[in-house]
Amino acid sequence: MPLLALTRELSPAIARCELTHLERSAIDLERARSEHAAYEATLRAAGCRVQRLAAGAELADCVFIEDTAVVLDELAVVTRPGAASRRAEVPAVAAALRAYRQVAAIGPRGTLDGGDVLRVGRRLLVGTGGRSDADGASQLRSLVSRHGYAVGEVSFAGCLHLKTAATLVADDLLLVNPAWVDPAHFRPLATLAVDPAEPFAANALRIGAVVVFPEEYPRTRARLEAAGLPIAPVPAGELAKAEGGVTCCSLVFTI
Ligand code: CIR
Repeated sequence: MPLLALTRELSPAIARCELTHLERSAIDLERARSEHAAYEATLRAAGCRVQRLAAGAELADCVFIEDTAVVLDELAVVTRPGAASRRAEVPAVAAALRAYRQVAAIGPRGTLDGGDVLRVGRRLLVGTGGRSDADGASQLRSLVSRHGYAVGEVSFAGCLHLKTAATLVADDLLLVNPAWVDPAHFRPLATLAVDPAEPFAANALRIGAVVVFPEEYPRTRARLEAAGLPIAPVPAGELAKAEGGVTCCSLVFTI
């Protein structure tokens, strides 16, 4: 089945992005754009067709398109991001998704960020307590349970999203930062810990057999390679200053 990666152009307003756990530091727009282009090229090399949506000039965080939707085979759910400044990102993503899926929406007063939704087979684990809340998780459950998905809540602390702390890197293996999320939540799946010197390294993007992974984390990369996983390295340091990782910049789904 062909894969589509929906991405979104970087906004020139990224300097005003939301920040929760990091101090603001200057983002080099040209460097960020070139990292983003390299990321899209890596997605193409991994087998995706890339469709890039235009940025809204005022939508500082719109490059982080993952947070605006959860796309499943059966439907897409557009979110109500926990940061009010990000809610205006959603309509353009919903319009693009309508070409591929029926689109349902999370409504007030619940909040849900796609970065908090970790899919493991037919289980959707929602990290609550940060941008996403119990109401958002419960609305998601109502929308997807008829399609055979179970939705559970997972607590985490110390980082922005659940997928900052844990991502799936193989059918049965999660890469985690145990300082931010308790690996016991993911039983019976096996977990591989990031190198403690690289706390942000748990955010990896699996496309087929390949793991798209930031160049900035060589120690954790060595752990992934030792586990037999093929790595597609991407430069991701500039958008990391905006608290973004490699999952955040795309919505990947079959078409
Ligand atoms: C924000 O705080 O919303 C953005 N500056 C970063 C969003 C990163 N998204 C993600 O981890 N899924």
